[in-house]
Amino acid sequence: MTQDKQYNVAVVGATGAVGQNIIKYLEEKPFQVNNIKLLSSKRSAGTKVQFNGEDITVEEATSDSFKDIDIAFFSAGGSVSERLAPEAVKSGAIVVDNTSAFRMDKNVPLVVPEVNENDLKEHKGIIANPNCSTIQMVAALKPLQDQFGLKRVIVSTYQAVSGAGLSAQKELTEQTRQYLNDEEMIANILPAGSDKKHYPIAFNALPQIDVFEDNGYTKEELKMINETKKIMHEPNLHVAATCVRLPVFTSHSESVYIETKESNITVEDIRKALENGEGIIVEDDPSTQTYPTPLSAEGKKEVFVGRIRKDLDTENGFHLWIVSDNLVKGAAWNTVQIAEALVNNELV
Ligand code: NAP
Ligand code: 3JN
Repeated sequence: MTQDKQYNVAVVGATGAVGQNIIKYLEEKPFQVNNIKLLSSKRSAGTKVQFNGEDITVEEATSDSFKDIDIAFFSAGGSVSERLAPEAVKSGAIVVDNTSAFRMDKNVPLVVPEVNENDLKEHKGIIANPNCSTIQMVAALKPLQDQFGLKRVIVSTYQAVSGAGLSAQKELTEQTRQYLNDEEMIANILPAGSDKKHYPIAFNALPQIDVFEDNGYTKEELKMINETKKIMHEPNLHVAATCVRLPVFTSHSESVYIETKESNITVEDIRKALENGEGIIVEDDPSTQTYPTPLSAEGKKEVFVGRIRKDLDTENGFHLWIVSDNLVKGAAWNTVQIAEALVNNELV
């Protein structure tokens, strides 16, 4: 352990929904921060953001921003990471990147510490944080994979608007007001990633997150499929995903169907494995209507699992309801956990 060592950190995207949460979790001192540099686009340069009660002036992120930085957190979109993460590495920093820019690069570990912390040892300067929907699912699947083996995973998501940034949260608020006042709802933001057509999200459900690929899947769905196989080291696992945006501000929910490799598994076996899983809280009791919801998970670091059931027709099939705060475990907290693991394992 190098707990006495102090680290200089940079947060790129410090004024955004994810960046703000990264700053909040760094204030909890997962490791000692000596100096913090807060970076954004030109638009927010000059504004002040607090760190540990002190006003820090936000600066524009450029290739010169990373001198003397030990750890650089990136959450300013893929193109910013593609342009500046290699510059940060050249300056001697280790990058923990929240975007999809490098996730499927074979030289870049894609890490959820509870699942594949050991992959950090292979890093070459950049570590990728997975997509929020992937993170909460693989965290819950890990103990089941370890104990029973997994053959198949089918997931449908119910995703909060905060996954599409601060502007999407404002859009849901404004459309809700418009709808309740009998005004026309103005839609500019969602589905995120689409530059063609926008639907209102208030009082709606959109079966599109990010753009469509030629095979009819959206990019978000393909991220879940490909990232899950990489993180779990299971290239042959069968994974299918349908990703849906809901008018919920915070926390993604997922209905997940799994088939185990091992037979004769009971619901009690699945529940026990989940209860012993790292970072997982089981909230599951139909007799008291106990199950996790987006509101109950808000602001929490854990992944919550409920509605554990055996499939009625398939011998090795089970259903789960998985909920977690997409900006916390799904983004900022997982990113800070990666940095903490790098520090604790003397990999930085
Ligand atoms: P957001 O609320 O819109 O914030 C975007 C941030 O990026 C702001 O700080 C913005 O600064 C900054 N930025 C934009 N363009 C920039 C540029 N050219 N140079 C430097 N900084 C720039 O978005 P968010 O929800 O925080 O998400 C940010 C990114 O994080 C996403 O694009 C995505 O790649 C990633 N993300 C990952 C997950 C995940 O699943 N792990 C979840 C959500 C987001 P200004 O204030 O100057 O505009
Ligand atoms: O929409 C969500 O709920 C999650 C969105 C994540 C996201 C948004 C914009 C760009 C990502 C991501 O992390 O996969 C990206 C991206 O970097 O591709």
